Amino acid sequence: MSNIESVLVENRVFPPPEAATKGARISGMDAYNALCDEASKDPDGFWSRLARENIVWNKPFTKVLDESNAPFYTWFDDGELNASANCLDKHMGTAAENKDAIIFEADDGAVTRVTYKELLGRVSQFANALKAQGVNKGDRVLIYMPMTVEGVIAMQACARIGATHSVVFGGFSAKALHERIIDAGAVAVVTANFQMRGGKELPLKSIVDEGIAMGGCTTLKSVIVYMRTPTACNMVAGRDTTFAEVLQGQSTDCKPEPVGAEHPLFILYTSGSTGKPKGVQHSTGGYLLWAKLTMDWTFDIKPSDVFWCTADIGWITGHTYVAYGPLAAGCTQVIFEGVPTYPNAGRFWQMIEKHKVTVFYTAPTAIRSLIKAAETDEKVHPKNWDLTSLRILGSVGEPINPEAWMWYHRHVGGERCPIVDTFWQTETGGHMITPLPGATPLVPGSCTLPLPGIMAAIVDEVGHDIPNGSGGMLVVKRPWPSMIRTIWGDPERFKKSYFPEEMGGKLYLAGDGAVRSADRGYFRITGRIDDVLNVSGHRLGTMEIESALVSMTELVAEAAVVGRPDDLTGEAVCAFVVLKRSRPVGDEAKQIANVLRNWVAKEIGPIAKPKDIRFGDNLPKTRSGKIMRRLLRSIAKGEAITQDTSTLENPAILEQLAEKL
Ligand code: 6R9
Repeated sequence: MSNIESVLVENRVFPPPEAATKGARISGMDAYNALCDEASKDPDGFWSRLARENIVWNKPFTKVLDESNAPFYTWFDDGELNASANCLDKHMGTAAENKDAIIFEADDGAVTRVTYKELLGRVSQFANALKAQGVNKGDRVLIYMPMTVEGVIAMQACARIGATHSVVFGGFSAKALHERIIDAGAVAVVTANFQMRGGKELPLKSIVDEGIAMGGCTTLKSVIVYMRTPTACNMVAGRDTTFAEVLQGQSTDCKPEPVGAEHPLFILYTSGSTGKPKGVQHSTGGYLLWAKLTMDWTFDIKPSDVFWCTADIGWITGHTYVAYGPLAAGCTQVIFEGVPTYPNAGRFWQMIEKHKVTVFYTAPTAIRSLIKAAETDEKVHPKNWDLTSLRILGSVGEPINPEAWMWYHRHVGGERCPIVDTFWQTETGGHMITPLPGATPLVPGSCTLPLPGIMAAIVDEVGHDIPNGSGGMLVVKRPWPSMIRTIWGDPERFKKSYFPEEMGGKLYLAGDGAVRSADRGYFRITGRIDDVLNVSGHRLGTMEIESALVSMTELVAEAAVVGRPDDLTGEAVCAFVVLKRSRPVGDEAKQIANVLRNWVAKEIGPIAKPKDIRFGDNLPKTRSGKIMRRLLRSIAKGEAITQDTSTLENPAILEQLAEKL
């Protein structure tokens, strides 16, 4: 039975345990419904109340939502604030001042603690250093850093001076970096010499050098390098300086620069359905409000909590639930540099015990790989550690299959912790559809109900509502504060991608299919409806991988990429390739497949490497030359072809393509 089918028959329900409802911010479904009512009866009143209660404003706003230039909505437009002040300065003189903001555990297990007060000093000092490097309010700074305290400091320091950061995940290639420096018009790059992962020292700075050497980075003035390890790296005179050098002599006081609520806090690139990644632009006010509020609502966060989100700061989850949310909420958080399987697959459980983590937030792909590890090696099973500090578990990035949900619930949560399966996207800024730990009865595999104020619905191609029980497209009918503001430099693409005319131009189209259950109206996400794949919770565009493959012009004539279900990674990349030479077989085919995999890793990053590669003399095409992707998806799954193939030019190639290497 496939994951999807097993979700369809899911009928287990787990009401919230009393320990979770007692004292919860949103306790019980009546409290949830009351907030939803408030939001629908008086949206402006609802959002302005929350924005006043949760954000420290330098200048209070008088406007709430402005729809006059839809879909370019603005929120709290005439208000002024500073995001870093809302994460750090706000806690000075309170009980949080001297408590740990961050417990950092390095790859090798070394632990460093940073209090809120110390973090404020370090962020301020780096903010002053950025200014001294010529970074001004409104400039873009590209951050290419490992999971370290310094990564968060770099982000917060940008926010502090009103510079817009764009974090690029440390696994992306020089070419990806190059494209982003140019697209964002970055004036500075903040990076590290190396990153430590799984006991290995992996280069970052040399990739930055390679990216810049590709040329055209005309806006770039300086590169600031955090020396993560003692190993030297190439430094370009006049352009590159180390953290130690730029911090030298800088004061640990830096007044936070108030910015307008709509000022772009960051740009984060994500895959879309064309080859070019989209620079998703977020605001300061609306974004921060939702980061703080979802910490309170979804995780019911308390000052005494030790929160641990395992996401890298290179992804949106690491922005909202590492760099901003936990700090705005004033809890202690764990930041982990390494990988879940080093030195062994018990690392997460060991760290939860060691740091007494109370709220743990990770991805289904990590859970599935740790289940597999625990099944083959008893010694890394979570039962070997004391996980009783945990009170809430979270899941993010892709649908969680009920089997993994049950294991997480039983073996990690001790059947005591609610699991919040949080559906959201880079574009939404924070959680959209998720259970509330003290209110929502849980159904494994379902992200349940939208948060108060989020008007999620399921519609057909023209935007008409679809009844519960039938599948359709997930949309959000009304704007919300943390929504994407535009695609950096491409407002037309923003409109076309997210507010399609065919649906009336007013509905936010998420790009996911979904269905609501007939009984409870619970949402279940069925997967992307566009050409975006979700591999281990990472978004990859099929077109992006196709263009990487065909850019190997001397070898590749044509390529088509589809996804297929994978037990471990959710989806896997499957590439069908036509070479410029004759179709290879046997060992030679394997060898060429490896060349292609490495090429994709170099062009995009190792996460985009195709798992399966199949060679053909051609691709299945209609007479009008369209590649029949539906057929390729069936072949990738290993299904028998039942579709009509009469319109195919050359049906014999289906057999070729079905041949595994
Ligand atoms: C936060 C994040 C967004 C895409 C999204 C959807 C999938 C995320 C999910 C989920 C089912 C969940 N997705 N959370 N699907 N259940 N709880 O992952 O952002 O990297 O932009 O990916 O991930 O397909 O559209 P992002």
